[in-house]
Amino acid sequence: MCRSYTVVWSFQRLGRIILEPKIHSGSLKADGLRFAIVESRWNELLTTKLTAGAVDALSRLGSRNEDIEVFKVPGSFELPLAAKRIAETGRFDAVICVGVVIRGETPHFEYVAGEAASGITQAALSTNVPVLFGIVTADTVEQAMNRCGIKSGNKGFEAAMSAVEIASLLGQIVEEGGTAAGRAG
Ligand code: INI
Repeated sequence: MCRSYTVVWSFQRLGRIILEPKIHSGSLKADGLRFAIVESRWNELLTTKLTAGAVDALSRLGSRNEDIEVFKVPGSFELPLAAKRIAETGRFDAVICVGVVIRGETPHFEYVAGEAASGITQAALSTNVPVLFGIVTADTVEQAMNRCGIKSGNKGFEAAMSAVEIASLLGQIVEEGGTAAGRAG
């Protein structure tokens, strides 16, 4: 909406044709979509809160119990492979990964958090299924607790909201018409 106003305003100032390009955006409706949540057992007291936050978001957006499945892995390092295998089944519209990595408690923080992040990206790109990053990376236990819904904000909830939006958007992207170059050729 905002972008469209900006386009109209700037073209009016230039005295040129007003363009209003079609804007595609995902809806926040989860009904009819299926979700997997992959949960790391490391820092389990917190990761279960992330899963609960994700389920809460999906439920508020219209998911049914039978449309959500939870898979548990040992640590955040194992999230990408499990997510990839789950995405490859073709049974889910999005896979939500949740984990907690705390810098002060993890000498190899950079490896665990970094590999989890890049592995999640690869899992999404190689399967064409959205794989969401619901991993809390924090400097201290207190910071981590705050981001898991103990105070305010829950990274699992946020990741689930994004999962619904991106799954809905991808559902709208259909191969139609092709490019001008393709049509000419
Ligand atoms: N995994 C986490 O998810 N969080 C951590 O903080 C963590 N620490 O502290 O080491 C962690 N390690 C385990 C790792 O994810 C793997 O499970 C393990 O290295 C086996 O591959």
